Amino acid sequence: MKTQVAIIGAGPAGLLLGQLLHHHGIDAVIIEQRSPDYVLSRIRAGVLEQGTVEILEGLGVADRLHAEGLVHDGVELSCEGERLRINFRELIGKTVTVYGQTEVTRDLMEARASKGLTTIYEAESVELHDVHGDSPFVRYTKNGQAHKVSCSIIAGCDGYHGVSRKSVLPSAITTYERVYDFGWLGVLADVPPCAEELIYANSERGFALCSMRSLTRSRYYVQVPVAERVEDWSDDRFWEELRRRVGEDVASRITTGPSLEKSVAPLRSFVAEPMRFGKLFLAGDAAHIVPPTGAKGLNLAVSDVYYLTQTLSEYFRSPSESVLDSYSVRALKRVWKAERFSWWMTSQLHHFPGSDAFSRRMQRSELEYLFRSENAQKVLAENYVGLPL
Ligand code: FAS
Ligand code: PHB
Repeated sequence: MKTQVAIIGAGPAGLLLGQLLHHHGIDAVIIEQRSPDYVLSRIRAGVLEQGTVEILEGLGVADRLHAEGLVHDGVELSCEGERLRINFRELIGKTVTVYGQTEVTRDLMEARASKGLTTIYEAESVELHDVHGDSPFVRYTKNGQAHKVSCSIIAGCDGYHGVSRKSVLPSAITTYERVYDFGWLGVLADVPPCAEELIYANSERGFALCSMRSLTRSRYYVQVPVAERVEDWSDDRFWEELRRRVGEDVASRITTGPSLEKSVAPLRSFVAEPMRFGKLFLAGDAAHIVPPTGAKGLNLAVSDVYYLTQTLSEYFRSPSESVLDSYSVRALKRVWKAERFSWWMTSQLHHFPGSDAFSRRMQRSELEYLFRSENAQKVLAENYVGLPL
């Protein structure tokens, strides 16, 4: 098989890149190790930046998003009983849309299939070859048959545990990492949300987040030790702990119900530099990870592939190395700003086991300043809704 761009991974980064490249007349094949149902079964992000919505609109894949997504003008922060609403629309003139990553992925899968574009699911033993040469190609096996995809460019959209970044010589890549010694225990339940907007709570028992997927389906998280086993958390234990962290008023409005999904996600900040290696380009979680506190992970994958599409469009019109180099420089500028914001939100809202008294006072002072300064609230709003592309 021959194509212009071989995309590894059919998560949001790979699927959106495929759609954007098609929109620019560039042929691409997506090679994914899992089945479509498995990809859709992963419960991930829930908040879309305004820029992400606009990119999906531009591709004509935002009809269901507009029909079912919830436009939010702000979020609420709760800290030891004190509450603050950050009004995005008033402070920044922008909004965010609550629409699950699963639904974005489903919309992109359907759009790709409707155009008859090639996606190879359940590909095994995916290997990248001749990445630094003039004839890169990808090998994989499926149903015991070996296959080869010859291409001009390989896009590594295969997430943190994917093969693409691991195909790069260790001497050619620099990584930066902060692993947090806590995780998020998340529950999805078909119960109405406890509030109209998201609530981020910092309590002495730890962080909690009240989110949603629709007016009948809620998504909640509580901070847990990183080694926590989800089997140790019954639904009742989860609901009781959540209520203890969000304050009486919010707790009184929480509707409980059986969990549809329950899992523990580890938190880490991670960046691999650069994001280009010869004809291999990394995008999304393959290149960087943010703690979900800032709701940036999915949105960063979107901005990566938006920039990569612009780079490849120019390259296929007039091939030049300098054009290819521009992607990594441009994408990393936005990646690091999102890493900073996600690290800052995580630092302010979580209970850090073993932190010293000074660190705890710094956290309290930061929050007291935020709760009283409209300028500080404007900074949070500007980053949460998404910096300009
Ligand atoms: P993805 O990991 O989504 O997709 C990569 C794809 O590549 C997968 O389908 C995988 O099967 C495939 N793949 C992997 N190895 C392969 C190989 N060798 N060959 C072929 N295919 C391969 N972000 C938020 O903004 N908010 C959140 O609340 C949030 N919660 C999260 C919870 C969890 C448990 C995780 C892991 C992430 C969460 N994220 C969240 C971040 C998440 O949404 C990512 O940012 C987003 O999925 C990034 O999309 P991709 O880069 O496409 O990576
Ligand atoms: C979610 O709804 O899953 C969600 C929302 C906001 C976050 C993280 C997760 O910051």
